[in-house]
Amino acid sequence: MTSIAPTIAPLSWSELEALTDFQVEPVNGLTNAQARLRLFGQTEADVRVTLYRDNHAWCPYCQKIWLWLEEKQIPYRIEKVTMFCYGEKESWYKRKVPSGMLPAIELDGHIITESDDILLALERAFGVLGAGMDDRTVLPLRRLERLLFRSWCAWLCRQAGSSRQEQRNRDQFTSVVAQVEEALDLTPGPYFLEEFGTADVIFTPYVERMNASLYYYKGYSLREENPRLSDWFAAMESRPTYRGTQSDFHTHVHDLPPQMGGCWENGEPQARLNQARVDHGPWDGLPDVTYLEPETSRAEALSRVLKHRDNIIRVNPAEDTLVDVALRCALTNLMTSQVCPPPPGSDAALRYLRDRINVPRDMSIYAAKRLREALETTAALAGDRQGPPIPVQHRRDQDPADFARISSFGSKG
Ligand SMILES: N[C@@H](CCC(=O)N[C@@H](CS)C(=O)NCC(=O)O)C(=O)O
Repeated sequence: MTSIAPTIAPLSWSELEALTDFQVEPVNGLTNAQARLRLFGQTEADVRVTLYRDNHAWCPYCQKIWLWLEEKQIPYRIEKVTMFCYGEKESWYKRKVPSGMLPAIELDGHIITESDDILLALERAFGVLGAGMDDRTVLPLRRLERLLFRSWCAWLCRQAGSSRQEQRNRDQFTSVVAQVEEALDLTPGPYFLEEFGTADVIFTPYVERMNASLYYYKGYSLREENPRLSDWFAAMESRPTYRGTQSDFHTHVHDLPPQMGGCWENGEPQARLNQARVDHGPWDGLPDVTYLEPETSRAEALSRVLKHRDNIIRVNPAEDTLVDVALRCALTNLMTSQVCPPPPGSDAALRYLRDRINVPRDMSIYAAKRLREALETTAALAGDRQGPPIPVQHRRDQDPADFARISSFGSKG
């Protein structure tokens, strides 16, 4: 005889509220994607820098500057700007930076663009982070990072005309990865140089995106197949600064196509398996994170949904009252691990949200895994209908203007 798991009715919003006391201290606490001001214990009068970065924390060059400022603990403000791929660029930003490109900083009243120029200006104002941009040990590493970037683009973002071409692109990429492994092997520690510094910051944004995109589109696990890079990732993840900026596979594989002008999958069985896993779970154990899950991940996910629940319900294509109940069912499952059957017909609505949780914009990596898992588990009780597909040409489904009425699910913090 098979036993039937006992079911539970959805908790009310106030019952759910009683289940979390998760809080971040955005201004002086650990690195987080929600802050508009970072002081590191200093005062607002000490702020000389404003960082202009994109709303969703998708822009890799912004991550580079963000991480550097966090590592150096420079007090700064954050202004969030819309990227072309998901909305209309703010006119106030175009008056400051006519190209609309990100990132930019305002340092002592002067606008600076181009991430490398920004780092050089920040170094002049505040000193270097480990070995600096122009250090003779850093320059070849900067060139290697660009070489890696170009070989990744050639493999991922251009359609190979034949399987031989696909193999050549892959070989080209892995030969540059071998050079990165050699560079990492030259130092006794896990970082590019003896001490953590600028070079590590420069490699971070794209190596994180390579890890995600190649796993999903090519069935190639950068982090698992390369021991030195694996150690480097683990060392980066030991830093709270990096954890606060770190994204996950699901976010990247769906934010990259419109930014990169397309990502080409190779159709290999491993890639197909990886795609199913990233899109539909289980998310636990994916090689996008290896540090131990914090005990607060469920409470974090719940608190973030509670904060933005009105918008989450409003932007969902399904009817508000249906989403309200279904979402409470998923959150009840998240917090109690009990089966909480959602209303009939709410499966696609729950999966719509599952597909639009963004890391680190909305919550940290483990909180997002737990929330996706609860949404999927709950949706599966109602059926197998998926939400509308995630667009690949643009991400207007994530237009911050749609979320502006009330502070959005993460995009406004
Ligand atoms: N070379 C520039 C590249 C910056 C760049 O490509 N920024 C992209 C985002 S990653 C951008 O602002 N594109 C306009 C947009 O998406 O709105 C740098 O290093 O800062």
